[in-house]
Amino acid sequence: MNDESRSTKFLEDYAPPDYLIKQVSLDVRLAPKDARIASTLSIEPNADTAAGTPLVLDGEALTLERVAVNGQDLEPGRYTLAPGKLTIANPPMGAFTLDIVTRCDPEANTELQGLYLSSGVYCTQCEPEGFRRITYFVDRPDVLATYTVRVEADRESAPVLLSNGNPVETGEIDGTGRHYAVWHDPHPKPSYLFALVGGNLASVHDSFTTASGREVALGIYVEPGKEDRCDWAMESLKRAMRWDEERFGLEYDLDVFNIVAVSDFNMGAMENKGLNIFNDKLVLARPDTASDADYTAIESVIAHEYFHNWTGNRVTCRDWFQLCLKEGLTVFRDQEFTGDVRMGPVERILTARLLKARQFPEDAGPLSHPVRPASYIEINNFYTATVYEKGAELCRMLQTLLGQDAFRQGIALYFERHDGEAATVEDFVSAMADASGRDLAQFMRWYTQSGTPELACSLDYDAHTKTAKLTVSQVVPPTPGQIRKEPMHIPLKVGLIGANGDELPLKLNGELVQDGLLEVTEREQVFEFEDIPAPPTPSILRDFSAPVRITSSLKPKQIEFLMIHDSDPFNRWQAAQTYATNLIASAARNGLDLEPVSGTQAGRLAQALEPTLRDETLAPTYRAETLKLPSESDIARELGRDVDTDAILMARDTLRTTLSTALAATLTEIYEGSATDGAFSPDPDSAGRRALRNAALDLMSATGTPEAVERALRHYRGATNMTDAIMALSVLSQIPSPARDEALEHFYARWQDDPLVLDKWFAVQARAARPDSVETVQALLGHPKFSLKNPNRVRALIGSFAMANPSGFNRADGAGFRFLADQALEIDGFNPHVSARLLGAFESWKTLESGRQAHAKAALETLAGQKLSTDAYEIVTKTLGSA
Ligand code: B3K
Ligand code: ZN
Repeated sequence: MNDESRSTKFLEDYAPPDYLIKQVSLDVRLAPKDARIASTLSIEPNADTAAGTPLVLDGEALTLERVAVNGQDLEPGRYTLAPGKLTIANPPMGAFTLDIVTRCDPEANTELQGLYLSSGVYCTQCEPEGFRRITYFVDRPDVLATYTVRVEADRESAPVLLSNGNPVETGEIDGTGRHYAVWHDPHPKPSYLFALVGGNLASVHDSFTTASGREVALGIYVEPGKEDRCDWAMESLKRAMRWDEERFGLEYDLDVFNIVAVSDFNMGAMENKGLNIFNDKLVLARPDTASDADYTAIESVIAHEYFHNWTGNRVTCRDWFQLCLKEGLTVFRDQEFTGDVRMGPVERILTARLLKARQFPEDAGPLSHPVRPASYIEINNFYTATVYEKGAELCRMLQTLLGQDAFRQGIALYFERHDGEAATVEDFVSAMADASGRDLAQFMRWYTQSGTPELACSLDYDAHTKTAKLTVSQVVPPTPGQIRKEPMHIPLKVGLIGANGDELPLKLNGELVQDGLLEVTEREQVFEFEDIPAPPTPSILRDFSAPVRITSSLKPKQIEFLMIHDSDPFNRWQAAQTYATNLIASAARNGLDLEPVSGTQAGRLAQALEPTLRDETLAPTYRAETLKLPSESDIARELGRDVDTDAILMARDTLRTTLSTALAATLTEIYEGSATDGAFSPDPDSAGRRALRNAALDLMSATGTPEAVERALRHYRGATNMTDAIMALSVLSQIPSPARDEALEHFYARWQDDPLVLDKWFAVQARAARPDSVETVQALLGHPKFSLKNPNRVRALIGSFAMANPSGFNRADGAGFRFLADQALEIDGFNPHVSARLLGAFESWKTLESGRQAHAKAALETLAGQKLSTDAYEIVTKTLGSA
């Protein structure tokens, strides 16, 4: 670490690069401890660069062997090496060639950025700043070059050699046992999209013919023996390729598209041009090893990385502040894809739930930042829910405001203008404005103002004039560094429902409102709907048309009405969530008074749920979502302060028990009636039926009675696929009993040698809300199969505990906080990316009640006094509010 790495970088300091690199030729000789990289760069000064401007290259963890300009070796005095930088003081004027030879150590690379070994396979991760750990380079996304890469390795240990683009040549190096492959990528790309892989990998192959008739060879490379787990990823890839042609007219542009699955990976996957590298968790699936949730995640991430080929790769980001330009847009595209091919209207529910669970707390806490941040210390810390998920909502709002056709034209114009370039958020929004003729100046605030806007809505009915007046006022709360906010441009979809459940036409100033879409632009705005015969019930923020919080003065009766009559599937689901949230929150707030979650109101909730649960015309997935109560974190967010996670757990469990009893007949019918037989199929309908049945099982088990345990054990024993097995295990793991131990032992015995499945075994125990969960997780750290070095295992055990076990992590004695701080500190010593992510679990500490707050603060302060990576330092100091 050097001083510069802890400095703050500002968007407003952006300056174009002094030098451009047009062509890169790499010769990479792989060896476990000593890889040799020879690079030849065609460099030219940028348009406004003065003669004699030094050339500064980035480099980390490299040993420099040679630098030559136009073929002439440079004497040590002609260049300087400082931490992180190689400077050539006086490069030639005009275009020149730079040769660099460096060495690096893939085996010692525990950060998993740059070139590293994962279970014997060489692979790379370059986004955002990993290429500088492979060779010296102007490692920033606005330097785009074409790459020719020769990879050489020992033939026996690395028979497969891959890089970006199209294959050119392969050959043997006689008498050495080594071989090589040459790849060429004709599309100019930034260094973060570079990739190479070398290893002993098995593969499956297929092909895809694009709309214009180009034949693309598809390959998926996996650990030998896992070939039978690749079908789903391959099908998903082909579906995504077709969908992008149909929906956006975007075709693939190389002869090959390869995916490699590796077992040590810091995140989900990476969109390197023509050579996506994946965490194997998001590739490998077989009915007995992967759950429906895994299948869904694989389909969506395969699509996401593929979609980056246009949004991210063909048009990339000018600088890392623009990250949402590729990530928000690509998440939006993968959500649309999942909605079209799998989830239908349920996609919006899942997306909104994720946004509220992950992005809302981020935006309400010390780490809040705009979708396009104005500053950062470590860019790796900004791959956040705000950039990704809220970024996707911004694209969706644009589509809502412009309409799907104009939005597609805007995308086309964006590519017409910027193909092969590095662009900005302004470029994207200008293309949308120009394609649609809309003024989007105010909309730009969504990219620069942080915080979740709060909309207060109230409806007044005037029987005399037959008008319904909707008053909407908006406030964007203050966030770190941003005290005063300007009003936002918010697409607000609404409906008014008549007493008999009919949708009423919405008329404003004599004109019908299309799709119920209102545009809120002022701090306060009134919409007066005409010709409303009787007092209606308002349905606000339909389809979750904007990432905002709504407060409305709906009475419980009106919410019950919406649960039954709202024609908008999102809001009908939301009504049930709101009702349950209100009950649990009011019980949790009152400490020991459990009346709201056990009395009359809870009974009314059960009654209002029945029609949806029993409506067989509704998709099973939708009914399954209706059965899921708001999470403990949802309730904590609703409370906003003085959070006592034990009180929340108690209130929520009580409501679950009440509903379980009140809905017993319905749940039994669903459970018995939606059993599937025959072979497992991951198709949406079958998955939906499993989801419904499993949601019923989960709620039925809330009573914790011997019958419930017995049922769950039967479910476990009878499971013919991972979806059913893991749900039963999860239910059992919450209830101490011999059945719980039996199932956990059985699962372990069966899957101990299958790392991805074993991760589920660790995760299920880490999530179980029990008084001794800190001790359970602590004990599992010592399990022979646990390793701090494997990110998937760390996330399964420590991550699940910190992010998905609120009562355990926030335990009143502070043991959960201390546990996480200790583990993160140890991991920080060798993989800052993973430790910084884990520390994100502290983001809401200021909403806790004072006792817990004091423990969290003490744990953070202890950390702040330690030697930390730049990544962890930024998270810890900002979380404490001391940055
Ligand atoms: N672009 C990568 C994420 C890289 C994260 C680096 N810390 C995967 C994705 O979002 O598609
Ligand atoms: Zn992405």
